[in-house]
Amino acid sequence: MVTGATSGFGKAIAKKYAKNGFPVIITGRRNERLNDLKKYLEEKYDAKVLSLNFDVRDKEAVFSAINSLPEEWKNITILVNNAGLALGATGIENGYISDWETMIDTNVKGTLFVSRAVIPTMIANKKGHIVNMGSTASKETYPGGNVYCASKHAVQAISDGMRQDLIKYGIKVTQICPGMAETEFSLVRYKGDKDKADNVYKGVKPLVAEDIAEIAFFITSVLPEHVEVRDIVVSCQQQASAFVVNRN
Ligand code: NDP
Ligand code: 8X3
Repeated sequence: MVTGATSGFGKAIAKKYAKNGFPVIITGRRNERLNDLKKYLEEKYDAKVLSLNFDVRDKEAVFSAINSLPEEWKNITILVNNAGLALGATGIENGYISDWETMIDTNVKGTLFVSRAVIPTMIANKKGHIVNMGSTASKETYPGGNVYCASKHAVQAISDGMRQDLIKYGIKVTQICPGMAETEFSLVRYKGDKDKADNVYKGVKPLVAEDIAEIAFFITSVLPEHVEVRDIVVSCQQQASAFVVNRN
């Protein structure tokens, strides 16, 4: 099950698993995109796909969707908590409180709600792997990153806490922390301003969604059962930190 499969990392992750014969549950708010992706995966890979249309911020919707999964879809073995966003890059003194709330509700509370709904099945099966999409923003802060970075620092703490709590059930927990990757992320962050979004990737060959899909798949489905990648930080070669970017 991958949340936020209508775009970017989530969409590429859904494709990677479907291509490799996994049944996939795709989720997101934009239902038309979910339907298009479901059709594409079924036609291209002959994949089994279930789409669930909910907002990860909506606690009732999350539990209702996951608790009412058809029997053959209930046993989720891999959960990728990917849905998330940054909104704005303004200093804390001018920050929009509604943007802060959206980021915290989506990145932090959304990850918690979906995990809490899925974990009981993993416990019952004594098997499971939760992959939380952190960021290099889980590790460092930068001017204007304030609340987004705080939300991803929280994803890191939640991932570590989950791993400690769930170890006794044989459940693995991984945080993936990508640096700059060209998806719809910056367009969302800059609220549709394409020039600002394009500027983020100027002079670099950034990560692309497929890079993250390769990593998620390798960690969950290629490595031997006893191996657990706790945390992985990945950037394009031209980025060494939020501040050190070797642009052409
Ligand atoms: P995109 O904007 O391309 O994709 C974001 C996905 O999240 C969409 O499918 C969107 O679906 C979903 N989403 C957002 N809000 C909600 C919500 N409230 N409920 C359900 N789904 C939601 O960005 P990315 O693919 O780049 O981002 C994916 C994750 O990776 C995020 O957590 C982001 O913070 C993280 N990340 C991104 C990096 C980058 O540089 N691109 C680097 C490091 C981490 P919909 O709108 O249809 O609901
Ligand atoms: C996305 C990477 O550098 O915009 O999480 O915080 S960054």
